Formats: sequence, C-alpha cells, structure tokens
Amino acid sequence: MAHSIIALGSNLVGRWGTPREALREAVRQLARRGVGPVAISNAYETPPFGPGRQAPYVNAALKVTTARSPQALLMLVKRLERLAGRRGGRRWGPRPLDIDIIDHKGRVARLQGKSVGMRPMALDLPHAGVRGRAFVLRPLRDVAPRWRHPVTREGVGRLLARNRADDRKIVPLGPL
Ligand code: A4P
Ligand code: MG
Repeated sequence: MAHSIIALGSNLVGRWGTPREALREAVRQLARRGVGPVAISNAYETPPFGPGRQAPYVNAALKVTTARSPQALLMLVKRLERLAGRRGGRRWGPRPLDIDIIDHKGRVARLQGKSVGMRPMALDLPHAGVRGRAFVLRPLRDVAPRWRHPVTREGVGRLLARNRADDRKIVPLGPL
C-alpha cells in the first residue's frame, strides 16, 4: 500500500499534557484507529511561524498506512485535535495539537472534506505549506528521505536546503 505522511505540531499544554506528550498520544490514537505508523520521526523544537508572540513548537512527522479516504482521514485528525483540547483559534495561532495531512499516497487534488459537526473544509493534497516549512520538512526527512513533492518532484533534501535559514534554528530533541 502507498504511504501517507502526517505532520504533528504543538506549542501549548492541553488535555493530553505537554506538547511532546500530546504528539505521542496522537500517534497512539491514530494507530488505534487504523492509521498505523510505519516510521516515526524524531521530535524537534522549532521557532514559531505565525502572528504575535508564541511559544516554540514541538514538531514531528509520521509515515503511515491507512485504508481511509483522505476525507475520512481529515475528519479523524480534526476530531483528535479537539480531543487534545484545541478550540478554534486563529490561523497559524498557538494550539495544543495540529495534525496536517502532508501527502496522501502521492495524490494531487483539491477536495471538499468535513470537520467535526460536518462543517465543510478544504482539503488540499499535498498540503499547501510543505515546500516552505522547515518545521515540516525536517521531521519528514527522517521518515521518508526519498520523498518528493508530488507536484514539483523536488526532493525533501533540496527543499530543506532552500529553507536553510529556518532549518538551522531547529533543535533536535531525540526520539519522540
Ligand atoms: N486543509 C487543507 N488541506 C489540508 C491538509 N492536507 N491537511 C485545511 C490538513 N488540513 C488541511 O487548518 C486550516 C485549514 O486547512 C483546515 O480548515 C483544513 O480544511 P488548521 O489546522 O485549522 O489551521 P492551521 O494549521 O493554522 O493552518 P495550516 O494551513 O495547516 O498551517 P500550518 O502550517 O499547520 O500552521 N510553527 C512551527 N514552528 N511549527 C508548527 O507546527 N504550525 C502552525 C500551523 C503555525 N506555526 C507553526 C506550526
Ligand atoms: Mg493545520
């Protein structure tokens, strides 16, 4: 089965504990629901990207297998974000858990998904931000060093090199 890539991030203590604990719990919750990790990246402390003053994030990435459709996967990750204590909040704002579907089996699509309460939600594959986000690319390289962007075909190493200034500010924390 082709793999999917999931990015995890957190910079607030929530119901699942510290950012690192929340990421670990997210991995367990996903596995329990049939989204099994084939590889789990190291954890990284990354400078916040976004508005205002925010605490540093802990980021990680997973390579997973899943039989779920992208829409079903989005609904699941949105549900887990809420279980972890996330409540709305602004775009790029602080949160106890963020789960993004970075790549779903190499698919390129703009889909209409649904969130908690069946609220309609855009679902872009691959995730629109990946090419410019060192905090996604660095853990992604751990789990899928040969990964290529499904549209541009750029490799993860080359994309990281292009975001070198941000990559240098990332602090490895060891295994998640
Ligand atoms: N959406 C579209 N495509 C996808 C997809 N492939 N996976 C839509 C997940 N969601 C997708 O998401 C906003 C909308 O994106 C959703 O309604 C969904 O329909 P969100 O999680 O509510 O908002 P967001 O996370 O603030 O936006 P986005 O675009 O996912 O950005 P990021 O990159 O996740 O920004 N700094 C550091 N250092 N580390 C971080 O992890 N994360 C963010 C969040 C900001 N700064 C950060 C980090
Ligand atoms: Mg997100």
